[in-house]
Amino acid sequence: MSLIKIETEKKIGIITLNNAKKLNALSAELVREIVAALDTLKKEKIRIVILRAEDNSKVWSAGHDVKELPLKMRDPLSYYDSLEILLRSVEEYPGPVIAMIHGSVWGGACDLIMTCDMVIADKTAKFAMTPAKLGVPYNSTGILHFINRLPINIAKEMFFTAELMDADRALKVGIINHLVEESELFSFTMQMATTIGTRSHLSIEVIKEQFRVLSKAYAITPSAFERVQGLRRKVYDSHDYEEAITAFLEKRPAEFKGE
Ligand code: YXS
Repeated sequence: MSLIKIETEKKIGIITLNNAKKLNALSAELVREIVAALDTLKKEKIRIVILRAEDNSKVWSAGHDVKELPLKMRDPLSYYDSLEILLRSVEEYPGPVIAMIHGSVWGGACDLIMTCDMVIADKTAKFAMTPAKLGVPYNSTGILHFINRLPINIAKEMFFTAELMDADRALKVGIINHLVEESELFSFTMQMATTIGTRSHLSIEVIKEQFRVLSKAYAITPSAFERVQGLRRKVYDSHDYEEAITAFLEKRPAEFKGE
């Protein structure tokens, strides 16, 4: 578990992203460790989990590891992609997973915190949703996380501008449950977790599962599904997708052609 730290305090699980040198980019390896940590905590009947980064991390997580994105001709966010496996592990955890944010949160990590049950942050927290920068045809389950959490115009602004949103605005639009002083971030988050720990876990577990099932209860016809998959394939097979990934790796701005 070298890329994360896993602790329990007062029967509250704490998973700390601990790969600052890679800006906690959600590589397959880091994701494997987080998923394994959640499995361990579940086996130990830990009812609440806090997901955080190391103290003073400028970047909470830089999102999907771009170096692991397929360069072309493959869906970069298919069902068994490591990011998608992580998001499902959080959604299916039988108890609240609380994201505790200090620092900036990018792309797939933004989807990760939108998948957590609640978000507590301090003033250093910033959020950017970056598929449009990386030429990525984001997937429907990911977009649904934003539709379920935000007014659709705000969700669209995040996806279309890929700009960083600061903590004050993130609180106003509803990404953050509570914006607290940096010095109180951990104690506030632990206090909320402790309060939840005094409530009926059986009730909370079944209520969380209903939130999960109901938040995904959108009917989509097979032809609509296949049309969306066809449209997404056009994007990940495109020049622009390959150019965006290549430009990122070459540390230069991407030149999009719309093809
Ligand atoms: O120069 P070296 O080799 O040390 O590498 C640099 C960066 O290339 C690398 N790095 C990453 N590597 C893989 N995946 C990443 N997401 C990633 N982000 C950064 O880390 C080394 C240090 O980066 P550097 O020099 O830029 O650090 P900085 O402190 O100046 O800036 C920190 C950031 C986070 C502002 C900057 O690294 C940045 O903007 N990173 C990209 C954030 C981002 O756009 N993430 C989205 C990834 S794609 C994704 O999540 C989904 C697929 S989607 O886009 O669809 O949502």
